[in-house]
Amino acid sequence: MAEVPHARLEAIRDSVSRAVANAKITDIHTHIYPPEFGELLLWGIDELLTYHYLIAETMRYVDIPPERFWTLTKRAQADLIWKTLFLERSPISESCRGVLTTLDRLGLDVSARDLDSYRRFFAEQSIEDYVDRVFELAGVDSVIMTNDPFDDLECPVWFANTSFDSRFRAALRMDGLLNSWQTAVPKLREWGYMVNNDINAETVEEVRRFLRDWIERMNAVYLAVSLPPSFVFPENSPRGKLISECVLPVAVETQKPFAMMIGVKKLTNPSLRLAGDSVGKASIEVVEYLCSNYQDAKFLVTMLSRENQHELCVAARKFRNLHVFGCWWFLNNPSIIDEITRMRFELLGLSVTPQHSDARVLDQLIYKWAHSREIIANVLADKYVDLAATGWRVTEDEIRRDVASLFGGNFWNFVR
Ligand code: RAT
Ligand code: ZN
Repeated sequence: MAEVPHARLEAIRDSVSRAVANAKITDIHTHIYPPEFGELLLWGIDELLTYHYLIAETMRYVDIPPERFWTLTKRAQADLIWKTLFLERSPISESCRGVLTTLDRLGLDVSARDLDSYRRFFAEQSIEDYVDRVFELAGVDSVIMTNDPFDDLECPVWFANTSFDSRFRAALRMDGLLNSWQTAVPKLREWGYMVNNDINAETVEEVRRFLRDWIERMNAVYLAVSLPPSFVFPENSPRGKLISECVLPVAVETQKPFAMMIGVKKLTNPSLRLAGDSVGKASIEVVEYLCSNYQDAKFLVTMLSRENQHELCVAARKFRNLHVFGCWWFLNNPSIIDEITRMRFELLGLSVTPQHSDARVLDQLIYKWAHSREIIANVLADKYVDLAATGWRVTEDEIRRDVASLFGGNFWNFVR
C-alpha cells in the first residue's frame, strides 16, 4: 500500500466537499409543486411543523386522540408540535433537526426559539421569489413532482393546460389506477375511457390510451407507483394485469422508466392518516423477474425496508435496466443513509442515484439536501481516500464529473 501524505488526503477530502457542495441537483422524487398549482404547493413554518413525519413523533408524547388533533386548525397543530417536540424536550430527531436547519439556512435565529418571528418572516415572502431562494439555498436545479390524475385538486390544473415553472418536471403517479382499480373505473369512464371492472381487451386498450394521454399531457419523465411489501408479479389481480397489459407495454413504447417504490404498508394506524403508514420487507424476486422478463423496460426502484437494500444492490449488478435510487422515507436518516450509500458505492460504484428528497414542503429541500450532501460527501471522500492508498491518482475534474453523475447525471442518462 502506498503511503499517502496527510496533506494529499486532506486535499482529496476538500475537493470532494467542494464538488458536492457545488453540485446542482436534479431531485428525482418530491411532492412539491410550482406556484401555478395553487394550494398544492406547501411552504412556510406551519407546513414545516405539520409535516406528517413530525405528527407521528408528536403523537408519541401528547395525550390527545388523533381524531381531536385533526379538528385543530393548521396553526394550532403547528403550535402543539412546536411545544411538544421543540420546547418540552430537545428536538433531536432527524425531522425536528430538519426544521431547524431550514430556519438557520434561511438566516433566522434558531436560538431565539421564537415561533412568532418565524411566522412573520414567512408572511413577508412572495412565493415566486421564495421558490428561487429555496432552490438556490438547496442547490437544486430541477425537481420531479408526484402527479396524480386522480387527485381532485391537481387534475383541473392539468386539464386547464396551465403553463408552469420549467424547473418542475412531472412524474405520472399511478397508485390510483393500480392500487384501487374499483375506484378508478368510474373516474376513467367519466373521462371517456370505456373501461370495465373486468380487465378485458377493450379495457386494456382504453387504459393504454389513458396512460399515453397523461404522459403527453404532463410531459412525464417517468411512470410511478408505490407498492406494498406483499407486491408480487406476475399476479392474477387487477394490478398484476394492468402492469403486464398496460403499464409495461406503454412504458416500453414511450421509453419511459417505470418507477416502483416498494415496501409501504398503508394505514397501519389509520387514525394517523398520512402519518399512519408503515414498512415491510418485500420480495426481491419480483424485481428480478420484472427486470429479466422485460428487458426493454427501464425500472427505477427504491425499497423502503432496510432489509431489502443489500439484495436490491445485488439485483442491480445483474440487470442494467434497473436503476436504484434514494434512501426513502424511514431510511432518510443519517445513520442509515451512511450505511446504504457506502454499500451501494461498494457494490455498484457510481451507477446509482443515491438520494431524492421526498420533500412535501418546498422549504424542506433546504434541509433534506444539506443533510444528505454532507453524508454522501463523507462516504465518497472515504472511497477516494481508499483509492489514493492504492497509488491511484484522482483529479479534481474527475471528482466533479463523478459527483455530477450521482446528483442527476445518471438519472438523466437512464431516462433518455
Ligand atoms: O415520504 C413521504 O412523504 C410518504 O408519505 C410518501 O409520500 C412516499 O414518499 C410516496 O411517495 O408514496
Ligand atoms: Zn414520496
